Formats: sequence, C-alpha cells, structure tokens
Amino acid sequence: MATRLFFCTIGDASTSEGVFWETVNAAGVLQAPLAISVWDDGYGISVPKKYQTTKENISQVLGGFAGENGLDIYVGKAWDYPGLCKLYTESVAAMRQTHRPALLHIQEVTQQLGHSTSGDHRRYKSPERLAFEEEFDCNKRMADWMVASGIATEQEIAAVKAEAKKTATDAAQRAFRHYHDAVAAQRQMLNIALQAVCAAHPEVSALAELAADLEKCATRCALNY
Ligand SMILES: Cc1ncc(C[n+]2csc(CCOP(=O)(O)OP(=O)(O)O)c2C)c(N)n1
Ligand SMILES: [Mg+2]
Repeated sequence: MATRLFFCTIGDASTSEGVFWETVNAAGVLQAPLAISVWDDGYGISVPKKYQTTKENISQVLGGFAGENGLDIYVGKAWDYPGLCKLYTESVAAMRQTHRPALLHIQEVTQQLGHSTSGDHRRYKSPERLAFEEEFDCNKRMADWMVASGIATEQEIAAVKAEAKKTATDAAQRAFRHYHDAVAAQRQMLNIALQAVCAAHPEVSALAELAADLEKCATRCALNY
C-alpha cells in the first residue's frame, strides 16, 4: 500500500503541452501514486479552450488511460467546496489502496480578474460567462458554505475580506512609492547634471528646453503621486 502520495496541479490550457502528456503516461506506466489536479477555468490566458483542448474536455480525452494499469479519473466543480472535500478524500483513500495515479479534473474554476492583474477578462469573456463567474465565484461560494456550516459568521468573513483588501492595497502603495522614489532619485541626478551642462553652455537652447521638459515631468509625477 502506498504510504506516500504525490500531488501536482496544472491549468487546463497547460495540459496542451508535451510535458503534461509525458507525465500522465509515465505515471500510468510506473503506477506512481501521483494525483494530478487540472484547474479548468476554460481559458489559457485569454484563449478559450475550444482552441486548446480536443473536445474541450481533458478528462474525456484522457478516457483511454482510465482504469487498471492506468489512472483513475475524477471530475468535480471548483465552486463546490464540500463536493471537493468529498472527492479528494475518496480519491486519496482509493489511491492508497490501488497505488494508481489519479487525474482530478476540476471544472468551472472562476477568476477574479482574468489570467493576471495586468489583464481584464471583460475584454474576452461574454456577458453570460461574466455573470456565471459572479454567481459561482469560488471564494463567495466557499464563504457561503462556511457560514452555512457554522465555521464562520458573515461578520468574520467580511473582516477577513476587509483585512485582505487592506493588505493588498498597502502592498500596492508601498510598491508604487518604492518605484517612484527610485525614478525621482534618478531624475534629480539627471537634473543636477543637466543644470551644470546648461550653465556651461547657455548658448545651446536645446539643453534649456530639455531641462524645462524634465521639470514639467517632475511636476506631473508629483501631482500623480
Ligand atoms: C512552458 C511554458 N509554455 C508557455 C508559457 C506561456 N504561458 C503562460 S500562461 C499560459 C496559459 C496558461 O493557461 P492555463 O494553464 O489554463 O492557466 P490560466 O491562464 O487559466 O490560469 C501560457 C501558454 C509558459 N509560461 N510556460
Ligand atoms: Mg485556464
């Protein structure tokens, strides 16, 4: 019986890459107790899975690997927290008995903003999909479950959210200030050098224009700070 299991995770679109298939195949051949979770949000960055995954369904196309001497395939919904607890408890228990690898295809993962904070998923998701993500927001659903099962109160959830927001906002401001302070220091050095050159060559009007531009830029940055 396997005493140790191994867990790895990957996004749905990343399953298109060769290393995923090599891993799935090797885990099956070696009967390595590897639990592979695929977080399926239906997109690879902004590209929908109809351009990424055959049949738009990774667990379905992996069907040929299923069963004895292969791997066990489980499907769950990302927003269904109690369902996931059950799925993982059962699949892990089975893995300890069979020593078979498992693929856990977790569907309907929702995103807060898109692939990263530098993008905006409103650019590429339909209004219907955005409405679905609002309603089935995994964090919201988990909070609802915590309240319903008495793990936390609405107030406690609100406090956690407020604290998380403050932590993120403070960190963003610190990073912004750090960046701007570094730019301002460089600008000041440039200004000192430029003033010296202007004083040495008052006849070159382009230098004075450059100094004026730099001044304007500094004022604009200070206003935006
Ligand atoms: C080996 C490798 N190939 C390509 C990329 C470029 N890349 C970054 S994210 C991404 C798509 C990821 O999609 P998915 O796995 O579904 O994650 P999601 O964007 O949904 O979080 C790709 C192709 C990379 N980072 N590494
Ligand atoms: Mg994805």
